[in-house]
Amino acid sequence: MASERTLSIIKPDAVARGLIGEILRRFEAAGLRIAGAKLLHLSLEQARAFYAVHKERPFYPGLTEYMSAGPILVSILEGEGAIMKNREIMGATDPAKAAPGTIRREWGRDVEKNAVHGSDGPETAAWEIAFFFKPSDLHGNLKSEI
Ligand code: IDP
Ligand code: MG
Repeated sequence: MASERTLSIIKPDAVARGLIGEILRRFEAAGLRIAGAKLLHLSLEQARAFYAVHKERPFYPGLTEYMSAGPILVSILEGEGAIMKNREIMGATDPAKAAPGTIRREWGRDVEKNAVHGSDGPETAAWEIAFFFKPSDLHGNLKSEI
């Protein structure tokens, strides 16, 4: 399987509860590398633009309000099969249906406030990474040089 990059977001409910460290730990423990990261507070307009794919859905107004309600941690996860691996670590959209041990099962509050976002495929990953990061925001793995 090829090395991939995917976009992860630790959503406002999880940042507010002090879960950044716990969640990033899950990714690193699964062998994913954090290739870029920043803390942001989205405007409502930015949240609407990011979730434009869902603009016809009934949950769009609530989702965009929630995603702009407080700071988020956006990161780029890199590794073999990173897109699907991240989706597995996150669990199903609805925390009540997510598998035991997944981030959403453990820390999601409900189907909206579900702690994390992860890209769902290669095209969305590329679009979502470019939404938040410019190429110079990405960093290579320097482990062998330190
Ligand atoms: P995903 O985040 O698992 O990919 P999507 O269907 O892409 O799920 O939905 C994007 C986000 O919209 C979800 O993570 C969640 O925050 C919110 N959402 C999805 N379905 C519902 C719903 O039925 N009610 C309220 N919010 C929802
Ligand atoms: Mg999605």
